[in-house]
Amino acid sequence: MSISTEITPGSDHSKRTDVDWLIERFLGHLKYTRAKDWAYATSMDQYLALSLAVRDVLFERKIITQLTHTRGDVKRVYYLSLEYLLGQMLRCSLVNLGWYESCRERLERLGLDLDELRDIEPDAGLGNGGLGRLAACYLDSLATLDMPALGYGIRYEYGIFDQEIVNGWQVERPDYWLRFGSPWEIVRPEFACPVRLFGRVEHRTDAAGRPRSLWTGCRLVMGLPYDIPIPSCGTGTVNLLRLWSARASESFDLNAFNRGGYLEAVQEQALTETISKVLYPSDAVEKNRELRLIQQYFFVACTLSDIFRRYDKNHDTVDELPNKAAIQLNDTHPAVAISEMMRILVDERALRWERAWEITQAVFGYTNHTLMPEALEIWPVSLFERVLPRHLEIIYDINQRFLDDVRRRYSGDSGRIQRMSLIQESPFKGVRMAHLAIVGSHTVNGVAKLHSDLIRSRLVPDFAEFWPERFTGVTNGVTPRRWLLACNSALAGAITRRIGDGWIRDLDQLRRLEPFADDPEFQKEFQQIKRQNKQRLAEWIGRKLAIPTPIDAMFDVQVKRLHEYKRQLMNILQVIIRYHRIRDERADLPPRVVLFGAKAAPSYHHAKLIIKLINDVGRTINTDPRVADRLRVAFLPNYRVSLAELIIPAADLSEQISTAGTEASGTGNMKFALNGALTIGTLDGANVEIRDAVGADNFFLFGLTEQEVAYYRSTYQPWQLGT
Ligand code: 26V
Repeated sequence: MSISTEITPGSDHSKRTDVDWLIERFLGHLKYTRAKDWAYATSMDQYLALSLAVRDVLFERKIITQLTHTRGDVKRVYYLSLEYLLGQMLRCSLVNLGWYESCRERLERLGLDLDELRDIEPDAGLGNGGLGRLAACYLDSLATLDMPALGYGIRYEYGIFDQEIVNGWQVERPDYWLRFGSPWEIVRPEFACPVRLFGRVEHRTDAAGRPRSLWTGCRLVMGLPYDIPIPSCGTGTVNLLRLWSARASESFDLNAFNRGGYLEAVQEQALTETISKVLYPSDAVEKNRELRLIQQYFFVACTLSDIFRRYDKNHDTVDELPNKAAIQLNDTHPAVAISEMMRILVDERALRWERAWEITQAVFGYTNHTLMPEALEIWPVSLFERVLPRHLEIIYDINQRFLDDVRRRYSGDSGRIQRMSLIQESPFKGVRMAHLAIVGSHTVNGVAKLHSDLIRSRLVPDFAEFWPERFTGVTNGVTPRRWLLACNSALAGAITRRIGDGWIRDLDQLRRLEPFADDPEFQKEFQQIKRQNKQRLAEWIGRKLAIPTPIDAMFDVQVKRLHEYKRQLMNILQVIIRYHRIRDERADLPPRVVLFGAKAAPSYHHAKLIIKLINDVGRTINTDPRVADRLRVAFLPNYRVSLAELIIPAADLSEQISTAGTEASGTGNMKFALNGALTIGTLDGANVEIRDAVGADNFFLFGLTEQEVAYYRSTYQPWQLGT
């Protein structure tokens, strides 16, 4: 195939647009980066070349953004998260630039289908679920608000596992998302960071006679940063996500060489590099905990060293740090940063303890994401001592001073001291990371109103009494760019035609749609769009699962991680009841397609059994002709961000049915509501705020309240309620 001169980009210089320029770069990358002639280029080549062209635009803007921020010596937000569930990046980048449609048209003239090309991109699944997706949404919103913000994380080679369903069971397969390389990242060897691990602490006095601690005899690992651009929507800002990859250090290689032979050295090197190899699936039981703690510290050490490197460019003392850096901890996973900050300030920069502590508290904020006791991180002291001996000392020092303060307020209340201590004594001696995060931060926030209240009343009441002003709430959100504008462009268009496009950057403006709720024309258009979205999903289900899905049936959807507290089991039991009622009682129920999507943690046996049950129930129902026009059930395998973008716009009913007081917020609930699905839900997490926003009449409420659950929990014995 040859490209005719009329459509060769740049042929008409008087009318060149941004998209002309983009297409020119695309063709350039195809030729010079992929080394492909047009005729031989595969779809993968085309996807990569187009993404590289978009990346060129983004990095050009990133250079200007960073220069502006550095010259202005602005205060930056640093978002520290072990997880980022970014999903695909090509479509949203083009949508944020405002170029998707024009790019699609230009590519069509070249015989290419952008909607197909963009789907070649593997999801960057560097997270488990809500917490990781929230981090990705925050990055988009921070950029769109023109906030000088950097995300920091780990460049896992393997993200969240791919899920296959074999004979109804979940089977995990490794997700090697970097197989073809990622066109979105740029490696920055010039900013590589050395990280120390293990070793011992020596106590000395310096020339001025002051006690100094020396962390020595360590193993060295290098952190190599990869930058991913984070585009804003509708402004020129492009922020950065910096992800660390572990590499063996050269001196470490040398030691290994001296100890053993060549092969041993290479083997040890490979072992070091396992630090950033794989994302930990949030498991019921965490095994191989040492590697997880090393991962957390590796990430934190690289990140803080990078933050100081940037700060030191403009400052001679650390006094200004709280005015230049706000470090937000996404859960306790990066909480070891508090002790690392103290180590840097006290050991390396020779600050007095009190001054170092003032700065640390002024810099850190901590977001709590769960009330589930089994999900709270507690590291065995013995493990901490081996991997991070100096940090354990620092944590003990922090604890001593903190408990002295508590004692001053509540002398003699030893129960309170034990409850508040950073160290638990039983069932094993461990470091309570949530306590460290609370003590070392100026602010602690929950992620929905109910959850923030429960942090104070149920999770850490002693801390809330001690520092009432420290505890706040910031209800989660989702980016309307990905979760409406990009994934449901038809509905976005219908909205924009009525209220303008201000809602894209200021979601409160959606209120202006209210007068159209009773407008028959808008209602009709909404129904048509929903139907098209259902058709698109039905085709996918037909292709992947060979299950026919009647699109005039109600699409009833529950997609989220599989966990008992989220009650997918209750949902499938309800489906069984419905099946029996239609089959045996000929009940005249409206047609329904019940859809599930969920990954279970690999070692979470019960969750995997529920997946098996859903699949088996689905097989029974879907092969029974007696209910064919009334009920269908499908388990959609490998639920992930890109699949959510297909499913959510097609939903009629959003299932948000966790036991009240267990789901911290939920964010899927918001994505469904944004796409015009009605919610059936409990008064849990952010469902409460969604119900307030849409009105009780537009929300199917059921279940116990959090207080009722708490009341019944002590006496409820389901086996005594049988028959
Ligand atoms: C993890 C685990 C792992 C071990 C088994 C029990 C268990 C229970 C909960 C968790 C969740 C850990 C933190 C987390 O991902 N929280 C989620 O954060 C979202 C963003 O704030 C929020 O919307 C979800 O409600 C919350 O579960």
